[in-house]
Amino acid sequence: MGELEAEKHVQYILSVEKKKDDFESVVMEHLRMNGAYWGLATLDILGKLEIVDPDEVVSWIMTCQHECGGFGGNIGHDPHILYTLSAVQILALFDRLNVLDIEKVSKYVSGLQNEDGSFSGDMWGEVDTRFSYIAICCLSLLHRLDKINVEKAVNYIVSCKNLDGGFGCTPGGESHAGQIFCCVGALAITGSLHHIDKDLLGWWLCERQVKSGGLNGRPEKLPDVCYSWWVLSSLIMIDRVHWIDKEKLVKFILDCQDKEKGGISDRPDDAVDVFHTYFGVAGLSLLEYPGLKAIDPAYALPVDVVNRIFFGR
Ligand code: GRG
Ligand code: ZN
Repeated sequence: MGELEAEKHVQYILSVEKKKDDFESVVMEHLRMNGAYWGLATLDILGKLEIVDPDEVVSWIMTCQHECGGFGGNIGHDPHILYTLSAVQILALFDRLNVLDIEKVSKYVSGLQNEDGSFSGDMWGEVDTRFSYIAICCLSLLHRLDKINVEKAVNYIVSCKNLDGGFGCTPGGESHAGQIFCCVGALAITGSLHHIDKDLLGWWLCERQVKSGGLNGRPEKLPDVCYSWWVLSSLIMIDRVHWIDKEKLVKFILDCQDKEKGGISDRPDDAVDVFHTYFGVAGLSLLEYPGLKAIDPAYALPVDVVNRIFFGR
């Protein structure tokens, strides 16, 4: 089996940050805040975050904040809860949450909760369990979960549970591994995992592993490296990770590396991108691949960062 080309991946992440006019950068332009989180979290898991100048990143992040408290995906872009979580996560990586006006940010996030407990992504109102997770994760990192109605938020998530044990984006929506991560993560953070039938959901999740060792996001779909995160983190949170073949999954992820230029793709021989590079490396961390920082499956941040936030060390 090949090895993780850690140094090449570091170089790849740095090169994406520098190049501003190739295809990937154009696609990334409007979700640059998410891209920055994927890239910087990857560097941290690889133990290389110190290559980056925190002041430069922090001042760019703060320029993306709006008067309402929410963050845009880039300077001048509209605020959205998706980018607000990424901004908070990046500041957490650099131990710079103190630059935030915590009340302002948490007011923006809590203001997106609806009467039925669900969350909208921004002022336009689209509702999705992704936004429930983001709100809960974000407010928990800011120690402000008391700003929302947690009981209603949990009840809404539970109303998105399906007979197969999985979760969808709204009540009745098809189970999808990405949505399952969001719902399980939100239930884990709020201490509500008792709402999950762990054996039933664990069975659905471990059935996502296909012959090549990779994981897909739904029955009959192709495997994809990012599900190494969505599925594996969920299995860990419900204590069923031993139900998949870890070694085969490690091999699948390593087979998706560009061994020359660095970066990881969704499946072998496809083009690499920062998103899959992050989820590949994060997946390997969950699989306890040697030399990587441990990552917390619910907060999607390195365990040392989460400990610093909740235990002050
Ligand atoms: C902090 C890790 C972290 C996440 C923030 C945005 C978010 C919260 C979670 C997204 C969860 C989600 C829905 C992930 C799925 C992404 C994905 C690969 C979607 C593709 O879906 P399809 O149906 O692809 O196009 P398949 O694989 O089913 O063919
Ligand atoms: Zn993917």
